[in-house]
Parts: sequence; structure tokens; C-alpha cells
Amino acid sequence: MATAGKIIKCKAAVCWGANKPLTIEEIEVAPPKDHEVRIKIVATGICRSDEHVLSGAFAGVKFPIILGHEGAGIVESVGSSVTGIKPGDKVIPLFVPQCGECRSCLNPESNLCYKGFLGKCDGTTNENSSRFTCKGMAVHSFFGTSTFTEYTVVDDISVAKIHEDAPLDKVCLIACGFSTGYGSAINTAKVKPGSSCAVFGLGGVGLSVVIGCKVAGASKIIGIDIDSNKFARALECGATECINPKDYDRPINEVLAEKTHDGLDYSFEVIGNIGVMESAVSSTHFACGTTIIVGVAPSNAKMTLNPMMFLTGRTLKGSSFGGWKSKDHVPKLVNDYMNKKFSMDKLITHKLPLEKINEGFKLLCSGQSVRTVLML
Ligand code: COD
Ligand code: ZN
Ligand code: ZN
Repeated sequence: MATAGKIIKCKAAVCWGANKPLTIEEIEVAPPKDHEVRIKIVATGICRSDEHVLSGAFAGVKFPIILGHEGAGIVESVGSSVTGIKPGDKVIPLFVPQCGECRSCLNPESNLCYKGFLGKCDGTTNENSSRFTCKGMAVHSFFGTSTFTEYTVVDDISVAKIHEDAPLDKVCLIACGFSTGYGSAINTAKVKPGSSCAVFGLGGVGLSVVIGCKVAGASKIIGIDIDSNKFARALECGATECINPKDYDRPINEVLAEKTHDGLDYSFEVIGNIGVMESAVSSTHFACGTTIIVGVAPSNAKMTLNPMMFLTGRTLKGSSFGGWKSKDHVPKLVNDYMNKKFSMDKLITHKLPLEKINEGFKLLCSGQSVRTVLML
């Protein structure tokens, strides 16, 4: 490309601090260094962690920063030593990298690579510095992805090449929200055909869990939410029934035990609420139930559970990014989507230009949107 090796000037939504609106700015994006890839972002969802930074809930973030970790785009140029990815390729930037060498990457059962950015969100690349400047100031990168910009630079371990015909305005959700929920059912729980499942929390991630349970062949998929407005969409995604805990004057685990012959095979907590996590565990069958925690609880929170609940045979597990090994599995998930193994159509409720990003955050915070996809 004509821009290779040069600084690119482009538009980006810059976040200057918590609780401040993002502003659209002209930024400069430096060329990719060794083992880095510069990407033209085409579409990006607005996801929870972006909102957590904006609301000040994410500790340790430095400003100014370019948020966004649910994007898809096209490679503009690659730095030296990059193999397997070339200009023109369609790609998804990965907020969970896959270095292929660390203990997590080498274990077939785990996916959180040591080189990940979940704990440290200020750097970007293997050099721990970003390639963005704005008005002469360095701008930090987020989660190693930063997708709220026309161009971004990521590490080669943080990018997956995907099918050349993939619709980027849809498959961007595979970068976070969809894969997180879907994988918790398919991968982490390994939901079995004919089983009973309950999904606590029917936001975008919860709906993706429902889709995963359906694809896995569960015969009962019970959606649970304190907002009954979420039920219609959950039923469209594959829930077989929905219940609102507010409609009952007894604990929800008793209600669920009645509906499922002594308890669920699988329960999923997709809210981040300690009390709901405890209910999710007690709703499973005493001898063979499995609970998966997907929601992120406040960092100092503690659960209270009687060990006897596990002595009888229950299992409690957690799942990040759906347990997927990002570089290996994201291209496969894109292919599965294109082969119609699952649909994500019900998850995308709004499409906006980058300029309307603040409106997109408002839609997410107010619960009016499931996913807003920004088109760049
Ligand atoms: N009981 C039942 N339902 C409840 C309750 C309750 N006590 N409280 C809230 N709810 C419902 C709400 O009405 C809402 O419908 C739903 O729970 C939550 O949905 P959203 O839209 O707020 O959330 P999601 O689906 O977009 O994501 C929620 C997660 C909890 C999964 C979020 O923490 C997350 O994204 N976790 C993934 C962790 C991760 O990998 N993060 C990194 C990248 S984001
Ligand atoms: Zn996310
Ligand atoms: Zn690794």
C-alpha cells in the first residue's frame, strides 16, 4: 500500500478521562515496528470493558487512550518478522493474545496468554508503548487492540487472519462479546445434548451463552433476568423459557429445582453479581451440576459457599473469552458463522458512524442496545 512505512493521519475517538465524552480527533498512527501489524478498522462493537473505563470502574488506565476491543478490519501494512499475515488480509485484533510459548498457550485446556493485556491496559505492543499521537501527545492503547480509530497497530500475537469473504460488520462481535458467552457454553462447560441450562443475565454476553447452549443441543435453556424486557430476544436466540426472579417470593434455586428434576446440569452467571453467583451454584444438581462464572465481579468481592455443595459432586469454573485460544479459534468461529452454525443477527441492535460513539455508549449504559456496531 502507498501508506506503508509512513505515518498515517486519520480519525479516532479519543478518551481523555473517566466520565468525559469521547472526542473525534485527527491522530497520527506510526508505522508498525518489528512483529507489529497496522490495520484499517472497518467495524467495531462497543463492549463492556470500554464502558468500564469510561465510568471509572477500570483501575490503572492511563489517559488519553483509544478504547475499543471488538473490531475487525483489513491489514494496511506489516512490520518486519511478521509471518502469515499480509496487506489486504481481513483480520480481527485480539485482546487476548496467543504467543504460543507460555504455560497457558502450551496447555490445551487454558487460553489466557501471559502476554495478555487484561491486567495492564496502558501499553500496546511488545515494546509497551503505543503508536498513536494526538496534538503532539502520546495516546495510550487499550487491551493491545484500540479499535475506535480508522487505523491501529497491534502485535502479531494479537491478530487473527480471517476468511476473505467475512462480513466485518458482523464478525467484529467474535472479537469479544459473542465469543465470551458462546465459548463458556461450548468450551468451558462443554454443554451436552439433552441437558438443562440456566443463564443468569440476558445482556449481549448472556444471549451468546444461550446461543451456545442451543448449538450444543441443550433441551432446556432457561433465561433469567430482573428485566423482563430482555425475554423476547432471549427466546429468539434459543431460550426455551424465561423467568424473572422478582415474580417469585422464594429463592430462585427452588424454582429452578422444581423445573429441572432436582437441579440444573449447567448454570451460567453473566452479570458479575456475587449473590447471583451463589444462586447459580445452588441451582445446579447436587451430584452433577456445573456452574460457569462469566460476569466480572467487583475486584474486592468474596463469595460465600458451603464446601459441602462441592463435596457432593458440583463443579464451579470460570471462563474468559469463552476459553478460546484466540489466534487458533477466532478464524474457526468466523468460518462457523459463515457456515451458519450460529447467527449473531439478534445481538446487533444498532449501527452508527464513529462520530456518534457517545450515543452508542449511552445506548449500552441504558440497556436500550444489545450491541451497537460503529462503522468507520
Ligand atoms: N438478577 C438477574 N439479572 C440481572 C441482575 C440480577 N440480580 N442484575 C442485572 N441483571 C441483568 C440485567 O438486567 C441485564 O439484562 C443483564 O443482567 C446484564 O447484561 P449487560 O448488558 O449489563 O451485560 P453484558 O451481557 O454486555 O456483559 C455482562 C458481563 C457480566 C458478562 C460483563 O461483565 C462482561 O463482559 N464480562 C466478560 C469478562 C471479560 O471477558 N471482559 C473483558 C472484555 S469485555
Ligand atoms: Zn468486551
Ligand atoms: Zn502465551
